[in-house]
Amino acid sequence: MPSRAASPEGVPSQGWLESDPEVARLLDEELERQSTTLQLIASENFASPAVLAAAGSVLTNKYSEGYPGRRYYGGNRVIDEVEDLARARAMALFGAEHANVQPHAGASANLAVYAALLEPGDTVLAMRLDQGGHLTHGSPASITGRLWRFVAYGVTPPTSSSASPGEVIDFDQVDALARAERPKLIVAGSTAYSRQIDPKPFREIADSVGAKFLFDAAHPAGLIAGSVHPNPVGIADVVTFTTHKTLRGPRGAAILCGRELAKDIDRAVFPGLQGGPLEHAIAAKAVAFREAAQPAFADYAARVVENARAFANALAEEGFRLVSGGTDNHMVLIDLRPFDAELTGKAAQEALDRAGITCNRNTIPDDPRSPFVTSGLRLGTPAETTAGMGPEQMRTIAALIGRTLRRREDEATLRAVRGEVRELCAAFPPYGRPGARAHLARGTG
Ligand code: DSN
Repeated sequence: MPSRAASPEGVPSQGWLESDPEVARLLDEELERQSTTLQLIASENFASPAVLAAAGSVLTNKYSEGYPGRRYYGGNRVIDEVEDLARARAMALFGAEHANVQPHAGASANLAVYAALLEPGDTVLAMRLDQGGHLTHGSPASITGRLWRFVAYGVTPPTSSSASPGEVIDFDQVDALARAERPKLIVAGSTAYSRQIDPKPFREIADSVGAKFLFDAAHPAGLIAGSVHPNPVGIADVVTFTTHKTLRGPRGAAILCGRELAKDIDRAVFPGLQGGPLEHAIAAKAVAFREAAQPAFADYAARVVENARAFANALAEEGFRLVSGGTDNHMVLIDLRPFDAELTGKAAQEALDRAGITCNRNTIPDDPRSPFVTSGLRLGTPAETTAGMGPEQMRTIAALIGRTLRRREDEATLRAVRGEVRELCAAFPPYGRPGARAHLARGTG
């Protein structure tokens, strides 16, 4: 029988797995890993027990191709209510006229927008992958880069001025490329960019060349919902976002747009790209949208950014170079080379993993190393802020990272750091102490 010792109250599905001890054991082990190591991947979070309950519900049994009121199979009375609730909550949260909550992931949400707004071969202007953009912003490794003609903008070069350190979106370049290439669509949004993205200059440039404007809010969605970052809804023609990053919901995505594009977007998602929607995930999205509408969530979003700033300052003191000189969102991108010219992102990630610090290697702008090796690390605060950590813990973690990477060949150092990480995590358990009521009744009031 699997051990239930690690299962806190409020993580309901795990107790039902007695029939499959192998999977039950793996879930217990993953809960243990998440609870005893530091989760610093900028795109991850700890979903609430209510989100987990909806995601693990009987809604997974139902087929519901189509949309509320227009389904291809019978038996969708309840499902229609679930999806309508999720759509209404998403629209209310972001102030949008229309929401499609069916995309399984951010990648399929972006693909659906391209399919709705473009013909194959059309030109799109988006951020280059190695400057902070996402695979679905036209990387040659993604189907998006094969179906459409992407032209890429990047960030300005770094400077030696601390007041204006550079490595921010180069709007002169966006403007010049838009005029030269006449794209049909301009995409804003990134996966490794630590600054706030203002949608207005993109809108102005898009208007000046008659392009549509997509804002990919996969990363900052929770910061937007918490009113810490500007809301692109009503400025961009379409906004895509994932529900599991700063928004702290289940794995998945959604698309927001005005009424005039609603039919095209819906048709592109289903039947264009997807079959049956994942209604259990949609119910969990509805729960997350409600949680994100509570005043406590705005407080959470503000703390995510405050923690990222404290973390960035402390990492700079350890000798790492902050790409763009700092952060105003939930992530810090560091250049490892000034700390240690020999240290790659890959080696750093692996050493930190052994010390119980989970993060990901990342290219930095104009990185001389490959995306598999990299010269940078991306570190994020959404998950550990959910667990209750604050600036003091961020400074402790930065010191642990510096110590680990300075003495990465020394097993005794890695073991000592691992012990300190375990103690720190024990003081901030993401799902409460085993047997105790999960302290994450957050945002349910
Ligand atoms: N994998 C996501 C991230 O970590 O940013 C993007 O798809």
